[in-house]
Amino acid sequence: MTNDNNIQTRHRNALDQLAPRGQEHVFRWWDDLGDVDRIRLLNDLESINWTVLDELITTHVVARPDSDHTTDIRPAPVHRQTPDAGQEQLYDRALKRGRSLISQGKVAAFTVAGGQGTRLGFDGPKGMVEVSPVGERTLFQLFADMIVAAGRRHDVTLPWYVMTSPANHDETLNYFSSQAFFGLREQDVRLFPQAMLPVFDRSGRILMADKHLIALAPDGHGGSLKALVASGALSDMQQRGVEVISYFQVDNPLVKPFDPLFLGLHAETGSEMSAKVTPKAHDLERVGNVCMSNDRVRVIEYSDLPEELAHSTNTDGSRKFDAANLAIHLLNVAFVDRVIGQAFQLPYHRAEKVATYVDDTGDKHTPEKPNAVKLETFVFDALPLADKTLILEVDRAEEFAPIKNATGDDSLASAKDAQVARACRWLEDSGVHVPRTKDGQPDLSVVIAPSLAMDANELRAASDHIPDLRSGGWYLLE
Ligand code: UD2
Repeated sequence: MTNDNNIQTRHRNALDQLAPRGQEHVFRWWDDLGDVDRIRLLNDLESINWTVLDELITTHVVARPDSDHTTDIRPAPVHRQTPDAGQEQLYDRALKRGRSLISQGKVAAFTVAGGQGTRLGFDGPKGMVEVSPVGERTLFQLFADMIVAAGRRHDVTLPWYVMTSPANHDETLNYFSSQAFFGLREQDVRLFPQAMLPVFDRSGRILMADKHLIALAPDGHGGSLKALVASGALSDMQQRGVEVISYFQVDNPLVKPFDPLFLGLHAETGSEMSAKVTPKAHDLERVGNVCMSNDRVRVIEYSDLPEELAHSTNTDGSRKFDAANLAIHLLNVAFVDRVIGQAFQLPYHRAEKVATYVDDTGDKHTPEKPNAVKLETFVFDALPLADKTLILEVDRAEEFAPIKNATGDDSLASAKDAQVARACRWLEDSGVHVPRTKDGQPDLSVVIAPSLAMDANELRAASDHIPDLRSGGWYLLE
């Protein structure tokens, strides 16, 4: 068959699928397009799984899905970082088990970096944001430093998996290559893109991003579980003998990807998928709430937790629902394999967003108000599928400083401050004098590289290597 015939056949087949669904407008400019653009359009259209989308358009795009009917919502039991009475032996065993899992190469780091980062206003993959207060290290560089350092400490090769999206994959891969994989071996770093879904207008019509492009968006971080399987990353883990996936988002420079206590408690309690939480900043903080519902652990987004529950208190006056989801999880490789193998489908969530589109006359628009409906799945919706879940409550200041906004809370500036503040606490904990201003703020900029220490205990052991710290100084301690 000639190329021409082939394109025509594909066009006819696509039209057969699209016309009954009222989506044939995607071919409005077909006659004006050259072969390259026609093939691109056909490739995108052929990637659409209509079996799933037909129903979703009715239930989640044209209509809003029924609001969350989660019932029997209760606080979830959490483990704290220091053992309660009677838990000392469990914690001792857990620490040993966690260290042993790492040193036996049974843990892999997994970063989800496929999001669009629209709120941040940074034009490029979020992992390329320079996040270190000193030393200009990017988020990706920082995570690589942690993986290298943990590997050295435990005398083992620790693999790193990074989920991108088709929109940022090439740029991310080029960046990793240009940085020589940050000192990791190329074969121990695996980047793979997640799947995309069409973006619709509110009537359920696919939006056109250009005359030859349908609007597409990543299918949510829940898509990571399918992408692990589809990309071959899960098989790669199985071949390496990896048993536990340490999952974290690209936006948090304080994350500890190889935390022996978390890993050990997860294993000792026989958990399949675990979560780190922290007390909420206030009752209505815009984070997911890790809760119990009908004996299963679930994350209920702030918008779905009934306000009377968000404000409810225990008899001692403390907040009842006080477990903010940090989006730091452990998932057993066997769990991912099992749930994906069972033709599992995470629930879809609807989000209204701004999307640039081409109208029926060919003019391009970027509206100010949301005009588009995107569909996403969330990784935390896999929690109720786990037979057992360990929830570890950690100190926010030690482990969570996400970069989401251009300014203010959860911004690059606040994440840099959080890194300096943590470094200063560790230094003072090691008996090092830290210059502070009258109001108690650090009067210097200091970074503790993972090569020197990954927690306060490690820094204590290395404190002989720390120079005198002076007011107004800039220090990269490595
Ligand atoms: C998420 C959680 C929230 C809380 C918070 C902690 C959701 C819906 N909410 O809020 O409960 O835990 O994080 O920081 O998750 N990503 C992909 N592919 C996608 C979409 C996202 O890889 O298709 C990645 C993205 O690159 C980022 C992470 O997932 O690393 C979080 O995405 P987000 O910024 O959309 O989530 P957010 O901040 O609304």
